[in-house]
Amino acid sequence: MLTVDVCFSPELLHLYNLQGRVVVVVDILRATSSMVTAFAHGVEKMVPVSKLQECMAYRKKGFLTAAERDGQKAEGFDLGNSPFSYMEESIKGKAVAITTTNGTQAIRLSISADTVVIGSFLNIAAVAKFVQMQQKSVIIVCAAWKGKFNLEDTLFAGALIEKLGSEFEPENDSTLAATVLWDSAKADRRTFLNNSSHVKRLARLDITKDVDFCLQDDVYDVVPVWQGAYLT
Ligand code: 3SL
Repeated sequence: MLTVDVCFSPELLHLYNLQGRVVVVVDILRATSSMVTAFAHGVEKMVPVSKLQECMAYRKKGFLTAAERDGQKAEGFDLGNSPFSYMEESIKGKAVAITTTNGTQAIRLSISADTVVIGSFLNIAAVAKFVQMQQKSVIIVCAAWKGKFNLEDTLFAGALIEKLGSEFEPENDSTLAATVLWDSAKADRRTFLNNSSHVKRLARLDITKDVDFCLQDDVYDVVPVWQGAYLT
């Protein structure tokens, strides 16, 4: 039997057995949406790291460096965490080291899974197809915000569960909760998220353009996958 489970925060990951599973890591706003955009625009590989210093060290190895903390680009790095910064022609063929407040930590904490893939609304149909082809149980890991539940990653989990269909049995109540929330939000996800903390945080930073972009379905069909040392 194939199952689907949702981990609402990386802080809860110790409760999950990742072995033998496919993990879909999601940070809708904005890390995984930016990564999907990067690969769709020709980035060759990305290394997600936890610390700013670690990220900067990759510059010597010829990587572009991308860093975000609390929604803002960290000083001295080549890129921040906006999907729009990956739409430049100059990004093609580049290797990027990236660190973000939550998303890159969630990826690093998931790498003991059989397969780790990067999910977002921007590539949701491609991710669903990829997961269905693996024929393994799946855990959707929400990046959340500093360990606390967030709504946008949970909506993605509900939407992905819907796309995976009845072949995947819900493993516990987090799966059911994600489904209920997605059912309430799907008619107008943007309005549903208006009062969510990170949408408000990004609005205070005047980053609403990124929010609107990241909430779109199936702009890209790439599925970034963790391959030992890098996402490719
Ligand atoms: O937390 C993260 O990893 C980021 O995606 C947050 S932000 O959208 O760049 O502010």
